[in-house]
Amino acid sequence: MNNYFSKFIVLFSIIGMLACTASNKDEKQLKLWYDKPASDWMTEALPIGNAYMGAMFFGGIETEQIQFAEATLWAGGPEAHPDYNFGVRKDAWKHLEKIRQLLEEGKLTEAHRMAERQLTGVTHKTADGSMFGDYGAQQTMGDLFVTIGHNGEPENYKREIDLNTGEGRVYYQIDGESHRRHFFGSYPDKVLVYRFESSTPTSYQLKYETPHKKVSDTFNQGLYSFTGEVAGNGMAFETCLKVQSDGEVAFRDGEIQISDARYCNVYHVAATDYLPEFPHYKGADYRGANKATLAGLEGRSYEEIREKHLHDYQNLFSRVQLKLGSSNRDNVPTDVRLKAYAEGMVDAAFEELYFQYSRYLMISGSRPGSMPLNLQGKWNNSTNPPWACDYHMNINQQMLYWPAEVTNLSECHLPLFDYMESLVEPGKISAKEFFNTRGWIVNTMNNPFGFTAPGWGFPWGFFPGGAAWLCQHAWEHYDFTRDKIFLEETAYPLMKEAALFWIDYLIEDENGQLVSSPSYSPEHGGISRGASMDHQMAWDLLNNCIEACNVLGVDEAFKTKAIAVRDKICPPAIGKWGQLQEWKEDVDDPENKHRHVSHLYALHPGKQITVETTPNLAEAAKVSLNARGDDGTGWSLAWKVNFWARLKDGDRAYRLFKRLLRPTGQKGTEMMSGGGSYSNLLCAHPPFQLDGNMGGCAGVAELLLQSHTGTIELLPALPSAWKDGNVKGLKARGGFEVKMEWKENKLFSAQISGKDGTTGTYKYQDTVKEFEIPENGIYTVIL
Ligand code: FUC
Repeated sequence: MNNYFSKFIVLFSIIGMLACTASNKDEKQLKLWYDKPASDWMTEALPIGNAYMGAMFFGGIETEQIQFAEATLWAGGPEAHPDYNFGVRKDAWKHLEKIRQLLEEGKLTEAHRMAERQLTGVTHKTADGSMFGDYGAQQTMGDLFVTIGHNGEPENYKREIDLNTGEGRVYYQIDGESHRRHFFGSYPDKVLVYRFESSTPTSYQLKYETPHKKVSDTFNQGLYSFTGEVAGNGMAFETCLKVQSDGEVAFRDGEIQISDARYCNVYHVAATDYLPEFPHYKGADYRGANKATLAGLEGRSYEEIREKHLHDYQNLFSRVQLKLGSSNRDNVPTDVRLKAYAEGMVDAAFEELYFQYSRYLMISGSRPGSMPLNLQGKWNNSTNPPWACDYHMNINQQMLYWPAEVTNLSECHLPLFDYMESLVEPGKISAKEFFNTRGWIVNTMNNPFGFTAPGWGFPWGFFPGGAAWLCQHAWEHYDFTRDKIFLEETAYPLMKEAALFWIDYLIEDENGQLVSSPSYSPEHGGISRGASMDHQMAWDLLNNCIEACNVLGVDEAFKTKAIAVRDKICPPAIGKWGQLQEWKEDVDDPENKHRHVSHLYALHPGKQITVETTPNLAEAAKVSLNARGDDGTGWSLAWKVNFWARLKDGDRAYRLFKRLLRPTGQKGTEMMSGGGSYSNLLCAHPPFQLDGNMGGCAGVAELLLQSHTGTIELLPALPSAWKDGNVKGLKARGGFEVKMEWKENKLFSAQISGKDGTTGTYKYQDTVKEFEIPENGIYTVIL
C-alpha cells in the first residue's frame, strides 16, 4: 500500500462528493444513493447478488452488516418429515366426480366443502414448529458483521448502488481520513466480494452469525469455513470467507481480526447439499463445490476478479438504454427523490432508474445454473419469511420474469425452465392423484422439493393452471429468440405435457363447450364450473402448442386434437354490466376491488384479446379494470400498468406506474395497505416482494414496444408525459431488436435489427408495413 493509493482514495472521494452535489442535468448516473446508513433491512438496505446468493448491505459506520441468503437453503422437504409426499393426497381424484356433480346441480357450498377436504394438498407439522410444516421455507444463511476500528463523526457519507457497474459502495471521511467499501456479486466466479479500504491503516473485525445450527468452524491461512445445518430437515451447508489484506489477519474469539490494514478483501462463497432431483433432493457435494469456487479465485487479484464481473455484468446490462425525458434529479438522495417524485416533481431519470434497477436485480438474481428468482428474488433475511419466500404460480413467479425477454436479458430466463423441468415428474404424480389425468401440473405454492399439489387451503391453494401459465414463458422464450433447439428440446416437451392435463381435465357443459370443473379464479372464488382464467390459459397453451407443432413439423395427431379442444373451450364473454366475465356464470360484482384481475389474462400476458382483433372484448376488459379501480398491492398495480398498455391507454398506465413509485414504509410516511416502493426502491406488496419491480419494468417496455400480435408495434401506448425520448435494445418477438427515438410525442426514427433476410411487419399509429432485414442486419423504418 502506498502513497499513490491513498491519494487515489482522496481523489475518488472528492469526485464522489462532487457527483453528489453537482447539478449537471444531463449526466446519467443510474445510481441509487443515500446520505446515511440503512437502519432497516427491508426498506433501506441495498441488494447485491451473484444469482446463487443474494446479500443486503447496510453501510453502517462503526459496523457494516451484510445479510445473505443462498437460494437452495430451505427448511422442509423429504428430510423434514417421514410422511412428506410432495403435498399429494392419494386418490383424491375419486372425489372429483362427486364435486363436479354438485357443481352441475348448483350446490356450490357442498362442492366447496368437499373440495376443501379432498382437493387440497397435505403438509405435516415438523418438530421445529415451522409455520409451513414440511412444505418448508427459504432460509437466510445469516449475517456478516464487520466492525471497523475508527472513532469520530463521519463526513461526506454516501451509500450507493451503481447500476452501470453492478456494485455497491459506501464512502465517508473521519478526521480527514477516507474510508471506502466496495461490494459486488460476481456470477462467473460465483462469489460475493466485499472490499474495505482506508487512507490510514485501520482494523476490522469480522463475525459471522447465523440462526442455524453450527456443525463446525475452522480458520486456516485466511480462510474461514463454517458448516451448519437447518433445523428439521438437517440440510447441510457451508459458507466460507477468504480474507486478503495488507494488514495482519488472525482468528480470535470466533472473529476474524485484521489490523493495520489499508485494504481488506473478503471473498464470500456458500453452498448446500440440496440437489434439484426428485425424490430426495439431497446429496450435492457442497464442500467440494466451495473448494472449487475458491480454487478458481486463487492467484487472482481483486482488480482481476472485479474486471471479470464488470465484463460479465455490463455485457447484459448495457444492452438496453432508455431515456424518457430531460428532467433529472440524480443529485438528490434516492429516498428524498422518491418522496418528491410522489409529490409531483417531474423526474424522468428517476423512472429510467426504476426500470434499470429491475434489470440490475434480474442480472444479480437469475443466471443460468442458479435457482429461479423467488418471491423476494434472492434477498431473504428470515427463517420464516412471508409466504415462505417460495415460488408462487398464480401471478408472482411469472411476473418476476415478464421483463426477461423484452428487456434483452433472455439468458436470465433460463433458470425458470430448469426449475419447470424439475417439476414435471412430481407434477405428473399430482395430476394423476388429484385429477386422474395425464400431464403435469403445479398449483399456487411450490417449493424446491417437488410440492406441486394444491395448497392446503382450497380458496388460495387450488390452481392447477400454474403449469400452463409457466409454459407461456417457455413459448415466449422461443418466440423472442427463435431458438429452435430450445423449442424442440425444452419448451415443446414441457408445453405438450402441460397441455395433456387440460385435454383430459376440461369437460363438456350443457352447451357443448369445454369448461374447467372445478375451478377457482385465483384467491377469489367461489368454486365454479368455469373460471375464465382457466379457459384462457388452456386456450393460450393449446394455441402455442399448435404453433410449436407447425414450427417443428411434428405430432400431427396431437396437433389435430389440440385444435379441436382449443376451439371448443368456453370463450371469453361479456356480462350484464358490460364487463369481461370472471366466470362462465355472469355473477361479477361491480363493487369488487380484488387485487387479482385474473380474467384479463387473455389481454395480458395472453394474446386472445387485443384491441385490434377483438375490440368488444377489449372494451369489456376496460369496464372490468375501471370497476376494479387503481388501487392494489405492488404486483397488482404493476399488472394494471401492463393491462392499460395493452389497451393502448398510455396515460392511464403511467398513472398506475406512478402509484407503484409511491413511498411507503418510510419514517414520516404512512404504511399503506396498497403497494408502493421502499426507500431502496424494492417493491412493497407490502411487505417486500420482487414481482412488482419486475412487473413495473415490463410495463414500461410494454408502453414503448409490443409484439404479441406478431406485428412490431412502435410506441403503441406512449404516455404524454414522455414527450421526448429514446430507447435502444428492446427485443421484439421474431428475434428482432428495436431502437427508437421520439420527439414531441411522435416517433422520429426507428431501426429494427435482426438476421439478414428475416421478414416481419411493423406498425406505427395507422401505418402498417412489411419489412425485410437487409444484409447489414439493420432495417430503417420509413415514416
Ligand atoms: C399471491 C397473492 C398475494 C401474495 C402472495 C405471495 O397469493 O394473492 O397477494 O402476493 O401471492
